[in-house]
Amino acid sequence: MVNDLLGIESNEIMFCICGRVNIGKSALINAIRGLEDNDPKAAKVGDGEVTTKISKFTWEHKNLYDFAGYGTLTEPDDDYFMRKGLCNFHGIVLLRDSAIQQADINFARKAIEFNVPLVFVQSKMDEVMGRKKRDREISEINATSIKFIIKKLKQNHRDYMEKNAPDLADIPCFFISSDSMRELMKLQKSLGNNKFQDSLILDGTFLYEEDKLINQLLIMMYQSCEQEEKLEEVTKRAEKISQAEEEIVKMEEDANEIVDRNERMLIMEETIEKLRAELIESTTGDLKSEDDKSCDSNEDDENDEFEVFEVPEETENYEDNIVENKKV
Ligand SMILES: Nc1nc2c(ncn2[C@@H]2O[C@H](COP(=O)(O)OP(=O)(O)OP(=O)(O)O)[C@@H](O)[C@H]2O)c(=O)[nH]1
Ligand SMILES: [Mg+2]
Repeated sequence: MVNDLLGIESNEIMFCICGRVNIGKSALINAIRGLEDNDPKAAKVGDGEVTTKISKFTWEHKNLYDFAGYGTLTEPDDDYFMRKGLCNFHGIVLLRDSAIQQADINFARKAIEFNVPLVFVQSKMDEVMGRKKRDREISEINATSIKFIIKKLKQNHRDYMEKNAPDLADIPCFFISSDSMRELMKLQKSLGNNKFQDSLILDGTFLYEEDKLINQLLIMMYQSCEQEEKLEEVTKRAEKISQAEEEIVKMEEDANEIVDRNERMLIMEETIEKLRAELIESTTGDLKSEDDKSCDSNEDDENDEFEVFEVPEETENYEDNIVENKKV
């Protein structure tokens, strides 16, 4: 009956992006389709309750649905899953732009109850990274700091779920930004479907986990329509992505070690330089004090003065002569 309401054909493969209001659901659909938000074919994006009706878009020959966000007076979150007929879907992206909330947990539990595959996604990573830089948690936004923050967020997510919703702890969670997704998809379109970008930087836009999310979506899609060959292909691609990531991490560790070694060398050189300077300083000080001592030691030498220097007979003040001779 819900299918009739949505205008869904019974054999249709349906995916959707759900979540609270204003978190970037429509923007993500546009990005996945490689469209700018102002493209005539794009979903409407903006602030406030923007999407009010269900819209259907096509991606990879499958249907991608955009829904109104839940948790508002017009779209209360209790009963949302059933109200929207989501139990008929083949996969759901549960998006959020901040900490996971009770409404998200309830939604995810419904999906599990009805065996609908689901992934958690956190959007607006560009804003997260900007905030982390402002708070001085990272000194700059680059491939290394992105990896560091994503690793931390993933661990936080996992710890939180294990503590508060252990039944949902194994559901994967990806961290993305819409702009990065759009850049990736545009590139993918121009290169052909199977080419994914390993690099973390794309024309000045940072990539987060967009490639991984796309791969996961494809896996869910091919699983739902039992396209074994395609499924094998994307599963292999997922393995390649994680292998490439491991290699990058290893390369970074090696590079860091070299940097560490160079830094240690520099510190050692600086220390040696400092010690040398101190040594010179102290030696000069010693020499000076020896000089000073010899200069100051006139009194002690007074007894020897006649033995060392011959005083000209005509000199009246022989003591002055002695000092002068000594200086020479
Ligand atoms: N910085 C940043 N802003 C984003 C991102 N994705 C979406 N936005 C902005 O978030 C706001 C909401 O985006 P929408 O896509 O309309 O959000 P929605 O979840 O579809 O909202 P409703 O349809 O009202 O439920 C817009 O101002 C977008 O430009 C992102 O990755 N980064
Ligand atoms: Mg919307």
